Amino acid sequence: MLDWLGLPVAASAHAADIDRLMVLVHWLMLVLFVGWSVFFVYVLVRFRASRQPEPTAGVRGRWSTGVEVGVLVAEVVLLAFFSIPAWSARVDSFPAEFEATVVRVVAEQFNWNIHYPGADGRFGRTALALVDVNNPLGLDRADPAGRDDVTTVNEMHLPLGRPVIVQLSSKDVVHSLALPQMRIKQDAIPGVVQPVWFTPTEAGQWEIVCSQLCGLAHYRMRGFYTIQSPADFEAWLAEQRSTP
Ligand SMILES: [Cu+2]
Repeated sequence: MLDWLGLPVAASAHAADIDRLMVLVHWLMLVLFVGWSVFFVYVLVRFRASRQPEPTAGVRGRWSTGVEVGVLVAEVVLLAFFSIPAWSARVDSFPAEFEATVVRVVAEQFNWNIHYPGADGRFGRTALALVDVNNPLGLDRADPAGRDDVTTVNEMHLPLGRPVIVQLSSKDVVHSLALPQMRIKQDAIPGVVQPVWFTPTEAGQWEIVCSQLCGLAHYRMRGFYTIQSPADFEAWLAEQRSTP
């Protein structure tokens, strides 16, 4: 329906809500743009120097107040009935962890480190002292909870049709996890673990984009994410586990 906008494919459950909101905001912007442009041209002609050498006392009449109130009402409606409900669904209605796929994403200059808890559903301990080139997350493999964990770099797989909770953080500077097809964008802030959730509704492979200018090689900070059937996802996870 919204193909004419040229947006990325809408592949998550809440994507249509976000798109609808974007369309409404753009309609309001279009009305304001056309309205102000017409008014601007009218003022240029009506108050040109040859016709109006002396300035007048200003606006008379009530129609400008009416227009301003109309714009205000439209903006309040957008905010109260579309924007705030969509936002509160994102931040308030988190699915329970047992019914979701939980994955940690740790951004760093200039990679996405992905961490799955493995079959036991528990993330292994991580420690700063263990961080090195081969272990960018500092995962402690000696920890029983960490033995079956799966870590990847710039490659995230997620199952179709189940809620996903991403626990997002950063090792160095502010990055931003953008999954355009999921209509997800969230800053990754050092020292903060920020959860984000969504439910993929379409299979495919797309790019993970960093949406904050995070340093010299920001442009090549990209990964890929694959949405696949739960069975394919489990198979992929098992394969990763066997080839650490
Ligand atoms: Cu970045």
